[in-house]
Amino acid sequence: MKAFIFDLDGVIVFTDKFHYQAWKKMADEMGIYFDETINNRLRGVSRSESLEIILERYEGPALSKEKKAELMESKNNTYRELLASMTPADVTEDVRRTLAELHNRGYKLALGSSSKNAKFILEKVQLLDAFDAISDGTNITKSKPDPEVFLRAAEFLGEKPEDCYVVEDAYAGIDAAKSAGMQAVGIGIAAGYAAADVKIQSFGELLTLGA
Ligand code: B16
Ligand code: MG
Repeated sequence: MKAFIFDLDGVIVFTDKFHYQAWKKMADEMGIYFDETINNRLRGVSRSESLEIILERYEGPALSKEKKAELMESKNNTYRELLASMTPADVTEDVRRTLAELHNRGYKLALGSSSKNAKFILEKVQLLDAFDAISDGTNITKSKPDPEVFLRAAEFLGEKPEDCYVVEDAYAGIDAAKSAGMQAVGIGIAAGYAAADVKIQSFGELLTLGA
């Protein structure tokens, strides 16, 4: 194996709580029921697909494309206000040390995130330099479970899919990694997903893979 491709939200940083708060604000304003269980279905999926999942509980009159765009913009504004409070302390020492050590061992490292805010987040936590390539929501047309984001990451690194590990917390991300022909490593919720090739409990365990 030559490279590691990392999901961002739920793997490197825990912005899922901010996504939840921002969507919850929008849902409350619209009178739509929304809870943490529904929020788990939003992991790894795009902003527009997330909105559609939340709207499954909406019972009002049909919403135009423009109104949906407005809702997404408003959610993203709230989300970015919450992200603004992030600092380097929002990345654990375990994550920082493990990334640096994998790099020292000669592995290439890429980000493979569905988020259009990925670079903003990496800047806030000062991790932009830790990656050799970044594939995110700004360079894809289809979101996970489609393999596009990871295939682009491998391409940016100049590596073959079969030489890449993908580290993911979302079921949709594990499915995307498998469709890309990569080795899927499940962490967090995805450590309980049968489709993951490898399951880890802590980020540092990656060092046993990249020995
Ligand atoms: P944005 P990841 C994903 O990030 C999040 O898990 C998902 O909840 C979010 O809807 C998606 O990014 C899009 O994010 O609204 O910032 O473009 O897990 O793929 O790093
Ligand atoms: Mg994730």
